[in-house]
Amino acid sequence: AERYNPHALESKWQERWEEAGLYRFDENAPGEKFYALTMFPYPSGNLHMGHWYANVAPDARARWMRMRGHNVLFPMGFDAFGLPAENAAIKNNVNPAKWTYSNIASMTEQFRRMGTMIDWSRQFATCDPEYYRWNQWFFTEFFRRGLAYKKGGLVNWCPKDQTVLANEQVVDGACERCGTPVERRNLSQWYLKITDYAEELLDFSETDMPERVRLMQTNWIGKSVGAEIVFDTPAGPETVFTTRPDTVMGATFLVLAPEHAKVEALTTDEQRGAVEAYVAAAGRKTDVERQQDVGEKTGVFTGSFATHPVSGHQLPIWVADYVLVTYGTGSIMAVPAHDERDFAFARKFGLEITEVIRPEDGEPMGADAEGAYSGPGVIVNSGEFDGLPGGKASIATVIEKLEAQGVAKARTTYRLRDWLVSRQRYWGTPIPIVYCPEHGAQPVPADQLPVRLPENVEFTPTGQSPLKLDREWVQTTCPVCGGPAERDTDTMDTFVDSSWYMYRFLSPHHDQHPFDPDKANLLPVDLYTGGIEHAILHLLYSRFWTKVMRDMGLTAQNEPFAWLRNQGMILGEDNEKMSKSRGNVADPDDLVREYGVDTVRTYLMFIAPWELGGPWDPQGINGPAKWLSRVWTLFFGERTAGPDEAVTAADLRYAVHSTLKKVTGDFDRLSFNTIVAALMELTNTLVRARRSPAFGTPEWNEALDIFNRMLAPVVPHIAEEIWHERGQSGSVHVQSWPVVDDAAATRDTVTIGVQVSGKVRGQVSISKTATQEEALAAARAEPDVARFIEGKAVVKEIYVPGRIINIVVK
Ligand code: ANZ
Repeated sequence: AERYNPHALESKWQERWEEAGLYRFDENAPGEKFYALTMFPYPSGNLHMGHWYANVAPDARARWMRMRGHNVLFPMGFDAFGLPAENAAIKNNVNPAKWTYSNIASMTEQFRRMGTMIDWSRQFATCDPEYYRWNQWFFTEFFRRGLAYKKGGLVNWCPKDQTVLANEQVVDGACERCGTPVERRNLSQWYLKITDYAEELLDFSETDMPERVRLMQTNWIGKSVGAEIVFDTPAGPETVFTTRPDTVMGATFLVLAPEHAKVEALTTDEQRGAVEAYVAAAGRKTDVERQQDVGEKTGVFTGSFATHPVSGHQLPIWVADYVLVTYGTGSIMAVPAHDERDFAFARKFGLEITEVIRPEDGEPMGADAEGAYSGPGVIVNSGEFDGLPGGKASIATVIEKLEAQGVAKARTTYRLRDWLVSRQRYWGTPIPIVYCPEHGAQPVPADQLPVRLPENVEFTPTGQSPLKLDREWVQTTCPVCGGPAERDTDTMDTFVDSSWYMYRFLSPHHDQHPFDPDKANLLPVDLYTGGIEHAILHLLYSRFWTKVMRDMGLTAQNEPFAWLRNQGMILGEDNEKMSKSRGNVADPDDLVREYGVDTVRTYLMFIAPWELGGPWDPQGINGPAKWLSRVWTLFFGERTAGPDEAVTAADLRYAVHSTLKKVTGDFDRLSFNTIVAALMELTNTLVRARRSPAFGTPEWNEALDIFNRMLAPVVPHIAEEIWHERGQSGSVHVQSWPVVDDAAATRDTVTIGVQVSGKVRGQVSISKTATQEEALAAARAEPDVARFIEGKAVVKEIYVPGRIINIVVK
């Protein structure tokens, strides 16, 4: 027989599958639907190892689900708008659309080489006008519902990318994409009202996400339960937000954020110079720098005082940048005895510190205290509140009393801010709003969508929206009065595109709605896989989008994804992230050329537990390569030797069915590396069985058939070749997954020692349920035992089930 030659057979099968439309999803096909989706890539121009790792195992699992009888939808597309297209276009002087579509073409080719069951007939790119039309439609619908609004205020600005960023795109004070420290600018921008859904987004009961993803989202939403308390100031009442209303009597000063609206009015003439200098300096710092607890607290006195709502004491009002304008009300009551930041501030500026929570049996806080006390205790120095337990237990009581006096209100705040979606860049979805001098901001009517992105635009970033420069495009008419009006010239954050793309795959060319409502039964996505880097941004946004779609009546789902799992990362050999600059990149195309697709697929499933990832080992691929050669020989090699191996038909069935059982369970829980290991181990048994009397028996044929089917999801090409070479018609990929014979899959035999007159002489393998008679008969028949009984009289036989047999002779 020929040697295993993956290249010829792989391209042959890929062509035939394509011709036969083997992977085209048909919603009318039998079987319960299963929607499996892997996060779509950005069309950077090359599918790298990370893409392969992210896609191969989910493909195997989708194939397995199909063999299990499910009608599996497994689509793919491209997340095609965004800065890299523009940056590359600027660098290489090509149009971003051209650059993007040519990358999509080459990446689709690379994807096809991977031999997945992706239904390419459903492919789309988010930069297709027929796709982004629906981004625009959604935007206008959000606008009508008050969920899209324009607002002036401080925003994050990336000076390198020359655009604003959403809070979620600022990581440690730097642009999530390029790492440049983010500045703050006062600009009027579009927001989507994700905060309306803050509470609901904390509920994960209908979406199975890894613990750490839920935690990251929960922290990002940042729910805080507390109260708002009102203090009178010379500039009017000022409300502060506190999670510790039980410490209200310990408030000894107020602090406003430098950008707080009342700063100017509260600043006395004497303090004006100092306050203005401080505010200007704070404006040059990033949020992160400000919040960092390292370094000295800074601040400045406004010269004014607030009146404590209960005691009537006069509290100095300070300005300090550790108070953020974007959180709570942008001002705080400082309780230095019990808040670390306030304590440091009070110490530095010599402000009063009043203890109001004392630990049970504790000493009063002295003037030499080294820090704030934030533990439990009893309320002291607080008049009518004295004696109450501090902390959670009394918060409600204190709020109630303050509420009765009209100076406080229970209040829950969230760290989550509305989603800033406008961008001053070219390569994105134009915001479908026109401005009429008469009628203000008006949404573009649905029948005029899409508002197409103009093609010949000077898009070198200047900090201004490039679309502004295309005057012809900008000039339009008002949908209300028909008079002259101007288009909004910003584009949408590309996370809008990915917030609902999973719906588009149901009916990628439907032109009446974002997706065909008749296809809603394919929702939700049953298994969504992708990188952990999307734990907050993409997943939170798409959960939000689905809830809005539900409220619009577009879907009955509360969640887009029933089940989410994250793959780990394949690192370079050096355990660092693979990157060209580090020179540690392993290129999947090179490996495919050398070893074939199936070997690369196997290796990527075998290399590490899929959810963990690990370093690339260039030698490691030899194992899978050798394995597939052995598989080939097993089926097609000449049988030159044997029988000289002792594999019984029962051994064979046990090996096959126990493997099948394991592989089935491992597919179920996405344990891909152990699947490959089990298949390799089974191969060893089969190779031995081929040289044993079991060869050629019905059990042998069953074993090969089951093995062939088990190979199909992992190594689809060689499995298909085997299927056909064994003389079967159809494709192995539409066969059913074999059924475990549970009786065969468990070995119900035990091996126990046999003694003759107290000396161990041999051992027997007997059924766990064997009777005493059967066990003893088996023991006597064992040659090593028989020798010692021969010619003697058996006086006594002892059988301890599962443990030992003793035959006493004389
Ligand atoms: C008085 C107090 C006493 C506070 C105490 C804490 C401990 P979380 O839990 O993160 O919601 N705070 C409120 N608004 C702020 C802002 N804009 N910038 C900085 N800090 C702000 O934090 C809520 C607490 O953080 C609030 O409760 C407030 O300080 C402070 F023993 O009020 B607290």
